[in-house]
Amino acid sequence: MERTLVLVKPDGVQRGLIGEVISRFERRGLRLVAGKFVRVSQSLAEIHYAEHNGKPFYDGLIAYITSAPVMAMVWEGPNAVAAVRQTVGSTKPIESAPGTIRHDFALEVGRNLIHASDKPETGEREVTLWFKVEELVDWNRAVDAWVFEK
Ligand code: D4T
Repeated sequence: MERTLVLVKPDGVQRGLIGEVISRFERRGLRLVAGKFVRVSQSLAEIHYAEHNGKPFYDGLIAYITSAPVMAMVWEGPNAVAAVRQTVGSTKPIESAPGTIRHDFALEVGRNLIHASDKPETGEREVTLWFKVEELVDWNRAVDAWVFEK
């Protein structure tokens, strides 16, 4: 089953949107695998956003993600990465489709509420970066057969 990392970023936590975000993924049918409430260290932020090092928005991005606690989660399901990105909406909230989280709750790219892995390979790498193996919970829901075809 495909897995993806989701972070409710500091603005989402401060604005009381953790429950809203979890609720949307639950209703979508995705299955929660892990979750923890953490203050992001400078070193974790730098590894997580390494691909953006050198870009004009990099320093602001690191300052933003380390500014206050985040809610880190792993969700799984068929095509979990694409499903979560779709529910989250485009990076720039102003370009996000109505009904997506970023459309419904955000206005600016530097306050876009959520991080979600962008590809299945990224999902695997980010889950490993943020969570220890023993923090990932393998479980089945009674409703799984009504959500997952196989
Ligand atoms: P994250 O990684 O936070 O889920 O965002 P996305 O996957 O949707 O978008 P991204 O990797 O392209 O950008 C990472 C992060 O940088 C911020 N950002 C991005 C910014 O502040 N200004 C910009 O111009 C861009 C492109 C927002 C998300």
